[in-house]
Amino acid sequence: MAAMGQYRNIVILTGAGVSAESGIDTFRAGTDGQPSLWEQHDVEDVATPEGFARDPELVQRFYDMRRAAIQTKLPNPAHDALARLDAAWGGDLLIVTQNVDDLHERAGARRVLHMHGEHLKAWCTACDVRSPWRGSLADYPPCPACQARSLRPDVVWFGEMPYEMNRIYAALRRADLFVSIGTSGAVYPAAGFVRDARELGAHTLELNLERSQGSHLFHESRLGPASQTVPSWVDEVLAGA
Ligand code: BJW
Repeated sequence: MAAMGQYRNIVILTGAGVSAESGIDTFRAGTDGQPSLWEQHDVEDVATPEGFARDPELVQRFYDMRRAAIQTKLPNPAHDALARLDAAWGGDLLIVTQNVDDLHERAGARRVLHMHGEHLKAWCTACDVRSPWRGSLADYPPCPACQARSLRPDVVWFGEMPYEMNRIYAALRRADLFVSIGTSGAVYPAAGFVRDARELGAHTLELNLERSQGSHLFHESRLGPASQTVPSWVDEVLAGA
């Protein structure tokens, strides 16, 4: 592999694996003997607009529980290392996270894009305003902007368009290094970014606990817990910068 110092524009895709060691459940594979989120819940019930239309209270309670839980968690060394890279890197850098937690930001990262939304925001489907939100949505609180009782979690469910796709593809077009961290490669369009980046000429690197569905698509895969692989990769990049 080429020395990390030769790269200038970096896109980093993160998934649930980057937050696993902070104690936040992944979706598809439980860690340390714990069941994953989708083993405990039917995806169709809690992560689709149809599920929400069928049983809004169930969905609101599911997200209330997770919104409360993430506020008790702390960034881990993988988030810290990415924040360190963000602060030090002079070229373009974009952390495209599929995660709806705020641990990248709490670690200090600034160049973060939440393509699947954020737990700590509520979206009013009446006035289309997104408001910061930390509490419950299950009791139909009024929207801070228009007072309608039409707030839902500001997250992207299956069948909905992920956020800021134009900005993501623009960053992928400029990237000479694409790094995927802790994601199974099971959900599109994020799972397709490695092909896009590669076709556009970027070097592609995967950091994951174990081989993922898309591992064969990367130029290089490094296996291990993100709390170890990410800091050592960041050290390597900054040593070559
Ligand atoms: C560690 C670790 C450690 C663990 N260290 N690593 C057929 C073919 C292709 C596509 C489709 C299809 N049918 C339908 C679709 C589209 C659909 C889709 O992809 N479905 C698949 C199931 C096939 N996608 C959509 O509907 C998306 N929208 C869309 O496509 O719009 C149209 C469009 C067209 C063209 C361009 C653009 C758009 C929307 C997807 C929305 C996903 N939403 C969710 C829920 C968000 C809210 C919530 O949190 O509840 O997002 S689903 C869930 O999966 C969540 C995650 O962000 C996402 C990805 O999961 P992630 O992060 O990869 O987690 P896991 O659990 O899968 O993997 C964890 C990984 O970590 C593993 O690899 C572990 O090894 C690793 N790991 N510990 C390092 N310590």
